[in-house]
Amino acid sequence: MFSLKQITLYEIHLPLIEPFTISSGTQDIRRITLIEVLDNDGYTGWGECVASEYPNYSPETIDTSWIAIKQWIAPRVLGKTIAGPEEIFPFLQQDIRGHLMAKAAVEMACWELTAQKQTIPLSKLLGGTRTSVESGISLGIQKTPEDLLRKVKTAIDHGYRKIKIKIKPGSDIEYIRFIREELGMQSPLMVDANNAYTLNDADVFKEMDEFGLLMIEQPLAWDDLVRHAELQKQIKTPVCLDESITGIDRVEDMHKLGSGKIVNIKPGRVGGFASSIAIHDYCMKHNIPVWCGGMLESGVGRAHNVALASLPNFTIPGDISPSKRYWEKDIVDPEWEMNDGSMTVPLDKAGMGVEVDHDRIENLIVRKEEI
Ligand code: OSB
Ligand code: MG
Repeated sequence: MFSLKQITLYEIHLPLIEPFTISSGTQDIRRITLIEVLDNDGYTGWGECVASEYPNYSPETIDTSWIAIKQWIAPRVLGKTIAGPEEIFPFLQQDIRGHLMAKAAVEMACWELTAQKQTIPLSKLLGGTRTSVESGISLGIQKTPEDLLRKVKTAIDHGYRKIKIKIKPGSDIEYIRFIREELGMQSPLMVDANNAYTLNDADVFKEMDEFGLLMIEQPLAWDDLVRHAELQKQIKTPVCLDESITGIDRVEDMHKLGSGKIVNIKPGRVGGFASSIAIHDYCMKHNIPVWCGGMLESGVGRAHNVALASLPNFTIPGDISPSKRYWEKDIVDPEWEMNDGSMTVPLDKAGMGVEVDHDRIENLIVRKEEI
C-alpha cells in the first residue's frame, strides 16, 4: 500500500553513439523523460517515459506525455491510497483515453517504488523466473548493403543472439539477400518495417520467405490488424506485431484474426507492467512467443525492460542491448553490460538493480518539474 506525495519529471538529452534510422525518420540525440515518484513513507521509484521527440512511432511525443502526466495523470494518482501498482492502470483507463506511454511511465515507477518498499528485486515482483535475458540488436537503415554487412558482422562478433534489420521500400530485399549471401543462412536475422508497406507490397514479403527470417515486424500500418491477417495468410515467415499491439484486447484480436504469430511487448506502448503481464500470460496460454522491444531507453528504462523480459514466455531475445551500444556514458551505475550475448537480471538488490547517477542527471537536465 502506498500514497504518492510527489512526482518529478526530468528531461535530459543524450546523444546516441550513432544516428538511428527507421522507415519514418532518424534520431541522433535522444530526448529522454525520466520520472521519480515519492510516497508518504519516503520511498522513491524511478521510471522512464519512452515517447519519442516526433510522433513517427506512435501519436505520443515527449511533449504530449509531459502534459498528460502533469495535467491529467498526476492529479488522478497523487494523494490516493493505492493498494498495489496493479491498480493504477485500470484506474487511469476509466476516464483517460490513450496516452499509454505517459500512463506507463507513472505506473512503472510505482512498481519500482513497491519493489523498493518490499526490498525485493523488480523482476521478482513482476513474476520473473530468469536469471539472465538474451540480447538482440536493432540495426537502423544503412546507406548501402555493404555498410549493413559490416554492422551485422560486428554484432555477430559481439555475441548478439538476434539481429534485427530495419527496412523500407528500396532498402529491403537487396540488403537481406546480400547479408544471406555473404553470411549464410545461420545467423538469427529478422526485419522491422515500422509500417512502411501496404498490402500492395505483398510480393516483397513473399520473396522474403526464401531468406529464413525469424519474423517480419510490423510491415503494415501502425494501427492495423485486418490487413496484417491478409498478409500473414500469404506468407510463411511469421509476422510479429509491435505498433498495432496497444493492449491485451489487440492481442486477442490478433490471435482471432491471424494477424501475426509473435508479439513484441514494449511496456511503454501498452500502458505499463500490468498490461504487459496480462499480454504475456495470454500469449503463454496460447503458445504465442513474446519478446521485449526497445525504444532507445536510458539505463532506467532498460532496467525495467530487463526485469520484464525475465518472465517465462519471453523466449525470443529482446531488443535489449548493453549501454555502450547507445551511449558514451549511461545514467545508471553499473551500466548495462552484455556477457555471452546475455544480460544478467539483477537479483541481489531491491528494485531495478541499478543506481541512478544523480550528479550526471543534474548536468544533463534541460527541464524539470515537480508535481
Ligand atoms: O520499432 O522497435 C522499433 C526504436 C525506436 C522506435 C521504434 C523501434 C525502435 C527500435 C530500437 O527498434 C530498439 C532498441 O531500443 O534497441
Ligand atoms: Mg518495431
